[in-house]
Amino acid sequence: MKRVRSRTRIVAVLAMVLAAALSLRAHVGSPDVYYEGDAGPYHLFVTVLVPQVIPGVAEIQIRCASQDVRAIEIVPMRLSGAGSDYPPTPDFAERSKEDPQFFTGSLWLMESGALKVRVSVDGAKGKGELSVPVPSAAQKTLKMERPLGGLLTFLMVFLAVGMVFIAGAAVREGNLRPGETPAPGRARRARVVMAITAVVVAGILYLGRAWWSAEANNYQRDVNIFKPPAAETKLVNGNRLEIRARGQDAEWSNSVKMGEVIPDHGHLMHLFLIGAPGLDRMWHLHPERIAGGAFGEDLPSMPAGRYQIFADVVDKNGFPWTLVGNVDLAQIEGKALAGDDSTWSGTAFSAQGVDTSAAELADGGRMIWKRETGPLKANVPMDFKFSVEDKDGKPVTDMEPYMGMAGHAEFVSTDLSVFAHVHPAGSVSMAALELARTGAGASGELQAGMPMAMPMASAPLPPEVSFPYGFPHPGDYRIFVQIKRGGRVQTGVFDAHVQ
Ligand SMILES: [Cu+2]
Repeated sequence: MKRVRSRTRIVAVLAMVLAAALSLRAHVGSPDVYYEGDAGPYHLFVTVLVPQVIPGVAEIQIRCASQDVRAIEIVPMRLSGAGSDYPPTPDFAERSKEDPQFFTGSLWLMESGALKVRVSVDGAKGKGELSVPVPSAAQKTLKMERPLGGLLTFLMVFLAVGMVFIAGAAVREGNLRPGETPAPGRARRARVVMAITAVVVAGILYLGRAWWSAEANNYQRDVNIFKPPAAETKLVNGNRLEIRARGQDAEWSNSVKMGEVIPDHGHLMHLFLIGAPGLDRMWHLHPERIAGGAFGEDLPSMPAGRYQIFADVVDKNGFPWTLVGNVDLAQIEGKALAGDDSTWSGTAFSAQGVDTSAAELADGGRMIWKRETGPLKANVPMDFKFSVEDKDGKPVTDMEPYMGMAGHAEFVSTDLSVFAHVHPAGSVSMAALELARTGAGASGELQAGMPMAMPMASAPLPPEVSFPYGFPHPGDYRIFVQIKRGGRVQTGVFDAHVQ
């Protein structure tokens, strides 16, 4: 905060709030939160539309799977640590008149960082509760609305002119007794004082404007400076990729500490390397932490080319970060894939062929996107359902958890401005979900990140997986859906045009 230290306290505080807010980004270009889960006996689909600026108002939409819900209370809290146990007074979500299973509400998010919205349900089956992690972060500066601007301009002119006349009247009539008329000399002096006052007021306005513009420019520059943390890469020994987070401002370095990230579904980092620009190859890898908060991965064999990097980490407060970058690689002769690492390659995205609903899998089977009819729309919460068939077209019976869950889906816009790593529980980070559930403090020992409803290893999963999510804006997207069957990770790829 060096830049603002010398200025007045109010501006410093305001700038601090705004700057801190701007430095925080979750996912990439996909700020809203989609979550599906159980509040006790009630199954809910919760959407949190986060405000563009913080403090700001978040819109909460809750769809109940059953009809026996009587009332829903919502309240924002810190995800973990100090303050996570002391919620303010909750608000009631309002039941829709047209649809009794749909509730909406709005909540003020007063601070940036890892928050959660606690949802408390009361109904025929008793009470239930769940918490949805919400990464709170400003996305842009807001323009002043015209009516407010007009009102403020009017008040400014009124006050400025009023000041001049008050000064004049004070000189002309300030010493008069009742009934007395001012002497001609006084009227002349009043005019002089009014002229001087006008100059002084104009000067104050001019300086005020200059000060305001300087602040606005500073702020605007900060907006441009604060980008998602950049992934800085270095290739060592021909096939080892090292990744560091590069903050572009001292501010940012205080926000995320790569040395203190916590595991998210079993790994400290989920690294996605996507062939650019066609999105025709994808690797999902799990680098190890090395000294100094950097991460390193021995790359598998890869063809030469440019690769987009999205690297997901979760900080110890439960705030999810995605490092963004790209790297040009020569052909890599590397190790075979092992463990949870996976890959896919196929045809490049082409805008002509958008909207696929069936994908070939590596083992000869198919994955089917059970799309609802009609065009896909941006900002509409949806359940993305996929079913898996074997090579004879029969539903598979050997689905198993992949990193603890039925599936992992990556939604990537073809211009690479959107990246969202989504699970059957939604777009929330699994580590944050665990923190929200336990309400645990930010202790480093916490083994967060494993899903709460871990399926038994022996019981096969159903041949279907679904992901609650909504596209953040219109455009072309590629969806990578990753499942595991018969000990092998497979990726179904779907293209979507969103209106
Ligand atoms: Cu995942």
